[in-house]
Amino acid sequence: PEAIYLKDYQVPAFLIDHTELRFELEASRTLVKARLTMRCNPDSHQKTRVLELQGDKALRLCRVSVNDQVLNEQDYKRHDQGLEISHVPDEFILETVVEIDPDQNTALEGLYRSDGIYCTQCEAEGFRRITFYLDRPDVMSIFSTTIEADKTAYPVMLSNGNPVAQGEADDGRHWITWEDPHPKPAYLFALVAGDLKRVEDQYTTSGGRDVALHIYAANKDLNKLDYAMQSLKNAMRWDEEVYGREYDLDIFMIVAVDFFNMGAMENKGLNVFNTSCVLASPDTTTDLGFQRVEGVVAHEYFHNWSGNRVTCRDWFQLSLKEGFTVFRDSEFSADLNSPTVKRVEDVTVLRTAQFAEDAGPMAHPILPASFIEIANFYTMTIYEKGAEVVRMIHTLLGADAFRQGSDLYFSRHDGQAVTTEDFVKAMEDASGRDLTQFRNWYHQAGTPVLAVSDEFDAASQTYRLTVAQSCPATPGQAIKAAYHIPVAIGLLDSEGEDLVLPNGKTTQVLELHDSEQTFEFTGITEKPVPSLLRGFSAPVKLHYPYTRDNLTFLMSHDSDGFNRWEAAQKLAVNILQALIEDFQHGRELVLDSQLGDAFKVVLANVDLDKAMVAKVLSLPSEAYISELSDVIDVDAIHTVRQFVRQQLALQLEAEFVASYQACTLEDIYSPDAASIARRSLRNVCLSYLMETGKQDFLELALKQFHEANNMTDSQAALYIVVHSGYQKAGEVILDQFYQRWSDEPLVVNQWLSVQASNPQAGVLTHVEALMNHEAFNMRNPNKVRSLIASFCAQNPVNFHAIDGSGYRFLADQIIVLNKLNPQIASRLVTPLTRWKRYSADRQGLMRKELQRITDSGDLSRDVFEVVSKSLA
Ligand code: BAL
Ligand code: ZN
Repeated sequence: PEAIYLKDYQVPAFLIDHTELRFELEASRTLVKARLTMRCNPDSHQKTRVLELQGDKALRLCRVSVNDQVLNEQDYKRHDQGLEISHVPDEFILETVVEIDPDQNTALEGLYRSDGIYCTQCEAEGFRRITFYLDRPDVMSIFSTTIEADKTAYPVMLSNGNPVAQGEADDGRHWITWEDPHPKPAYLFALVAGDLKRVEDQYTTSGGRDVALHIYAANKDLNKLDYAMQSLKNAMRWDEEVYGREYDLDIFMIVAVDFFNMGAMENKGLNVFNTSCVLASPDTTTDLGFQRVEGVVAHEYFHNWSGNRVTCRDWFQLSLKEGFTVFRDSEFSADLNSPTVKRVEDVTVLRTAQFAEDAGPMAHPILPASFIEIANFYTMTIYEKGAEVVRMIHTLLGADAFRQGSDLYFSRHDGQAVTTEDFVKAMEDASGRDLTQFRNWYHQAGTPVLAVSDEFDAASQTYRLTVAQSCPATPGQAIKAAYHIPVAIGLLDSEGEDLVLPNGKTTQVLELHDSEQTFEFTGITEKPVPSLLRGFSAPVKLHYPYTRDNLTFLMSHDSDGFNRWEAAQKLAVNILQALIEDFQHGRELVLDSQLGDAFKVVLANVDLDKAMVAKVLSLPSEAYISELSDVIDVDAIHTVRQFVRQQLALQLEAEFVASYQACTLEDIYSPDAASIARRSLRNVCLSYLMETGKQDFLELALKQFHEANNMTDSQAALYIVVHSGYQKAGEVILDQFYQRWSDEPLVVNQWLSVQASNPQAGVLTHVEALMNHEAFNMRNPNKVRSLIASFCAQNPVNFHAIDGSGYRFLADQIIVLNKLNPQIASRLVTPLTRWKRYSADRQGLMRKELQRITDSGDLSRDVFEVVSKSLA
């Protein structure tokens, strides 16, 4: 497979003004009739008469005509990737009829049928699996879609826009026509047909438009849609208030499906959702699940402007819509809940998963220069780092100028397919700021590193902060230019009070441009403790020689909530890293009381947000410590982290018991921030108490498991008991849990995941047995993620077993999935691609499995790209 390059972009040679589609849905033989009103693009320099359409090799071409003239085989060329018509006039009607087989479509791209429901996924390049088309985001067309199917099996038939006509057909079939008045690229096309039920609501926009809101799901899930509906209405209001964006159709639909590669998809007026991102009920959904539903519903809704009304010119620009929309949904969740908690959660994900990606073989800028398979670029970098880059623009411009910039961007480019450059330009034009150097964030991969040092000159009452920046080499980019980095800081006096900074405030954004820059503060009477990178104002790694005393001081006094948590993380990392070294040198492990003492202060402070207390008490994850390691020593990291947890449990047993009891259970579950906070602190305390090994606490966990009135507490108890190595008790409650929830696929997914991520020895054999369990299905991405991905990505000690069994297991699954579902296969392979981070023995074993995948032959573009780049 060949790479394609951003530099080769050309405007399309042809345009499609109207797209009329007719689907005749039949199990293994669906007919797709397309009537495209086309013309030469006046803006194109390629004065060609040859029309090249994309079309997957599985399309069976039945008929093709131009202006009613049926073409015969010498007029066109059918090849593996499409159709080439040798001569077309300036303006013409192209009609095609193709036959496809949605039942055989296990890749879940294009049109597929699963669980008796027809559904589409067209982003990025799925439309070419439905019909021959100019399948690129800069070709925008008005769509009219007629669907015909059996009336009993498919009473509901949906597409984008508004229904304009419907009727009965022969043989118990019926039909419906949908028209979408907004021109759109093919990737936003959607079709759904099935025996679905819906809940309805209504929303009136600030401009007075009445919008019908319909959420569709299987009948048994209708009682799990209220939270998504409420989240949708909240998102619609928020986008009006914060961005001045109103909805633009009379109907907005969401459909829940169980087989879906992504979390959800923002098709115009018809969002398709993975059930895991839309269904929510207290009995079956954890707090995390509720938060995911709120965030993803908002994310997809926000795409209506950032993605649909203004879309991407080409797929290199993916972060234009994804980075901006993640930023928008993250601010939405922050506004509705706790901003500090949300920031901590986002940064945690960024620093483990995105930083690792930036340090691996697939590292790429948020505006990549090339790719082999675009599906491989729906990454943490495009999404999460992309959002951080937008956040930095927000920080540099301030909220008001940023809003003016976004208003200008939307008005200037409404109805267009544009680039990240257009976005940055609108921000510059609206604010008058120069973002020339800032653009390096779009073109360079890798995580910048800031080394900060300081000096205090008492005589001149001057404090100087010197910040040096660097960025490690990444594939294809050895040398990096300096970034423009906003570094938000505060300075604390010895009482823990913020000093007033030159901007008259207690937090100031320093703008770093040079590879090394010194910032001077005068009128300072004692050496302050700096609070650096407040709110994590840039996606960088920052080093400053904090002492452990500095960190406990900041934990108590920093006025920036994020940095209080960050100080606790840094303190814990510092202690864990020292102990890891002791472990590696065979020295006895001893935990001094400093961390426990600091935790004790936090636990005793009743004024703190309980969610933040829970976050502070949670030690950095094994994944984060791994990311910080030069050579990842899986066993040392796991053993030391467990040792520290156990020591903390023994030191603070009484405090954990008191906090557990103080976080009382409500009679009625509510997913509001305060209740979520209480549950999270309770469960963190319980997990520590189990580390003491005392029978009383096992009983407490079992009591919680049996008496919980919500999934968060019951699943937390299950996880804690199973992962603490109480094998017998664990088996009993796993069995009870499955018996109780076997009819709820999303709960069963959690059940699979708890077992697959269990760090106890011998879990691989158990995972292999679960692959044959009735609850598992290799064709369902949610099952694959719950079992295989949980084992490979969330169970480091077992996955990295030194006999290579974990690696072999993953390679076996990739080889199977490569044929069934290349997108899922390619995502799953990630842990193997990070082989360079491990010791030589593990490196060899991992490379061997990557090689075995390569040698298995007939690799999809998806898997080929990831595996070949990681072996390069
Ligand atoms: N556009 C793909 C799914 C999402 O990011 O919303
Ligand atoms: Zn998105």
